[in-house]
Amino acid sequence: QFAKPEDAVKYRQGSLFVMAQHFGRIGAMVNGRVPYDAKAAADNAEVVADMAKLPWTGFGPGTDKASSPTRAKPEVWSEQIKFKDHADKMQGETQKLLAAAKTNNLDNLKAAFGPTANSCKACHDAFRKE
Ligand code: ASC
Repeated sequence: QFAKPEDAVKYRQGSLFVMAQHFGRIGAMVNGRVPYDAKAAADNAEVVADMAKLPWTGFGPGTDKASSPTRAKPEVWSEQIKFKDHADKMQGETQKLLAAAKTNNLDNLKAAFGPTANSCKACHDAFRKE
């Protein structure tokens, strides 16, 4: 899929970056920093759920040897089952977030937001430096 390991790093960082931008827009509504807009929330949740599927191939064999800056810990490659558990959990939460967003109900969105954020954080705590 990738011509060189550095492309894989760019790909996984790019997809996670886009996901974070759109998740942040939902967070702004959940936290009352911007007005709730059901359509915008659902559109953002679609992007989050789509992006959530992408980063993982970018952590493939050999990509730990890329010369690009990365905060991925060696455990991503040495504890692959645990890493996949976190990745699967996060994808599941983003699907729940999308379903909640599509109900057009802010309380449902709020209820799904925390568990999704926690699934991001759990993986970062275990597999990301700093
Ligand atoms: C975000 C973002 C993350 C997660 C995490 C949740 O918006 O960029 O990495 O939420 O901070 O705790």
